[in-house]
Amino acid sequence: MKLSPKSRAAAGLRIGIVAAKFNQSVTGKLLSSCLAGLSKHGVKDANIHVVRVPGAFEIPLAARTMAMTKRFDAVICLGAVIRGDTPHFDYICSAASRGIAQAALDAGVPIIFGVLTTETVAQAVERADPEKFDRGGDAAKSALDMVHVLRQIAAMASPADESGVTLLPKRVSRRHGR
Ligand code: INI
Repeated sequence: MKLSPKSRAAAGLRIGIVAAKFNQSVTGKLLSSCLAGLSKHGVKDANIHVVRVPGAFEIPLAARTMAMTKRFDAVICLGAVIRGDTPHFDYICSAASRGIAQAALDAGVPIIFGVLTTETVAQAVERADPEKFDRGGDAAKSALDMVHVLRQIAAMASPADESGVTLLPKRVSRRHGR
């Protein structure tokens, strides 16, 4: 099979996944479609490392620890928080979303928020379904997009990006003496 340049680039990427066990019928689907998405885009199975945590509340620490190793180009977080009759939902959503955002900023590594926060089980099920919303596949794609964005930004600091194309217009480069 002939690979596109993007797939060739993705083949060398190392991706960490943190998936919550809570609401396993949903998070299992998110995980399998995320893995399928990474594979479709050319990421090798051997370069994908999955850890399972009890629930969404535990995702930030595991994601931050993974990202801080600098052994991963991106970390994907997968979970499903479904509203019940108590404010528990709000505390877990808030801790997971803030914690994941903070972990990405601390590590300087893309950490993707693939955590569903829904009112009902049915909403979560259709968001995890690869034939419907396919949020697991979306998370895979967002991770690869963000790796590409960070590489583009890093290349802006040097005269040429990986493909040899200058990112800054020549006029701007000259003005800055590059
Ligand atoms: N964890 C989830 O991932 N989703 C939920 O819907 C959920 N609810 O509803 O309680 C949930 N709770 C567990 C929580 O994430 C922690 O694992 C637990 O509190 C231990 O710290």
